[in-house]
Amino acid sequence: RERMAAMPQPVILLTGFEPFDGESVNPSWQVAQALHGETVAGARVQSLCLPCAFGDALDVLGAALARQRPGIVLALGQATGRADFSPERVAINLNDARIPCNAGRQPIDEPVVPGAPAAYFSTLPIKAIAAALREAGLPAAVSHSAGTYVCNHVFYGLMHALRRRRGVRAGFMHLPLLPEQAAQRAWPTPASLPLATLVHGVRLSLSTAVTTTADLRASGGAEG
Ligand code: PCA
Repeated sequence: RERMAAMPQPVILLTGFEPFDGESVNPSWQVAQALHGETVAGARVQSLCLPCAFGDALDVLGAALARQRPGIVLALGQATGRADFSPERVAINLNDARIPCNAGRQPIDEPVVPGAPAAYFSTLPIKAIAAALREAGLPAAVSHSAGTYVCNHVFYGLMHALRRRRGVRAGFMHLPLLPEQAAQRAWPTPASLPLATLVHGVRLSLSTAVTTTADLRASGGAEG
């Protein structure tokens, strides 16, 4: 009797960042850590903490991509002042740091990858993710800029690394602060969401990414 070869369980690589800019936590790693080992829509979540450092973050990410061979990659980051879950649409080939990264590097107007395209688009269904989050009562909006700091650096490097890997879908999502971070800031206190809400929203985003292969046609645009 023939036996079916067991299909390996697909892997979702979920990354977060270590704290930066004098903070003691980063919601992106708190969330990724909380989801490590979970099965979401049949795929196993493997979480990875990235250093908030130009270059080093991409070295760590590149090693994980080679080792884990994920079918989906979602990189998370903290966006101070944002109130929404923010699936990012576009990564740009630019490092322009307002503050030094955790390794003390502060590139100004340098490419992430010299000679590579100006930008890459997310290959995750960002409209469907934003819609699913809003349907669940969570604040969400597609974002058209991941900035020019380490988050955009990782997003761009991720999309560049995967540019020839057909079938692998990847992207980036910024998250609001945690309440304890917001409470430490001067007035006006920035927006925040509790950890449980962030975890719930990222889990929903991952299941939407697994089950949606063609993105929703819904407006997520904005005027300049
Ligand atoms: N947010 C920063 C870098 C690390 C993080 O969590 C950013 O938006 O670039």
